[in-house]
Amino acid sequence: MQQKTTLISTSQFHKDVYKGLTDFPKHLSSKYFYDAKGDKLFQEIMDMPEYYLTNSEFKILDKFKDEICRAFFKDSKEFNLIELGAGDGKKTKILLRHLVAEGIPFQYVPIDISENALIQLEDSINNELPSVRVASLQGTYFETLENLCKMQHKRKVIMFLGSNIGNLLHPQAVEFLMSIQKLMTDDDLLFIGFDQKKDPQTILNAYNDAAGITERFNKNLLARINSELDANFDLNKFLHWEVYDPAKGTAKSYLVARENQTEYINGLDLTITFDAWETIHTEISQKYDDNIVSWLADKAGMQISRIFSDENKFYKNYILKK
Ligand code: AVJ
Repeated sequence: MQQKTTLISTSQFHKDVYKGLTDFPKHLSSKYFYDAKGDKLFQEIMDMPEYYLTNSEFKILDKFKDEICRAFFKDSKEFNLIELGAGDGKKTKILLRHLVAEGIPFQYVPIDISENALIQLEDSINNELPSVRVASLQGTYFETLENLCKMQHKRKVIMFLGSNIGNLLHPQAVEFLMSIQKLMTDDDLLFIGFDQKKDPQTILNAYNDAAGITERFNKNLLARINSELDANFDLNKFLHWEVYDPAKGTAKSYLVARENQTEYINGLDLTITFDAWETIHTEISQKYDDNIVSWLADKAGMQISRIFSDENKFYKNYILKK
């Protein structure tokens, strides 16, 4: 997830901020959390005790690595293990290590928008697992995946970990899964993590930590606007506010203006006013159950083939097929 946005064109950031802050109610996209500072804050979030997602998925991969790797290696043919948004690879290395130990032939293909993240990942795999062949590809998920499919007809195992799909509303998630499905053959599979519905308090705590790391992560959107669009938002004049709707399974993050304020954004030549307690919606983190995942998969032309869960049933990894 490092510096994900460095290659998203500046003008897109300009346009999206302009649109989001002139809309009512105001909103900003969570994809803009991840500049260098945001990447570091997200690393800190993954290490927090409240943020159970990372550790739950880690435990699933560790406990079921043998079954997962067997499912990946369906026949005796070599396959491409493609990872969308590879990040630091800490979880992926569990599987890579096991595939190597079992002598399973594969090539690891991490795809990320950040060249820098890919270089670091490739270096660390070359050091720790020198026998893994890494062929990283820089770019956006679908363009890159599409190009890869045109070039190579090897069997594909596509991984999308971390419940990153949770930032999408259901219709967008279906569209996302559909785009992947269209690039899959009947032999290919998608291995994907979905954070589960659970005690609402556990979910709230994960996005509202006592140390205020998530608050800084959320406010990093304003910090970015300050530095990249030459503005002067006072971060203390905003609250980080998290809500979770257990009926919908949707966690939502907001920035809430503590008082009336007017800010001029030089880079956009735009004046923005806030009433006291006006909100900026910044992120959704959707929670799922088997029925919703099955429904999403079905809408996208796929079906669930296997489910792996941690002991608490906090988090699940699914194998989806066409
Ligand atoms: C990286 C999208 C999975 O929504 O749980 C963590 C991002 N936001 N804390 C999530 C996030 C606030 C995270 N994802």
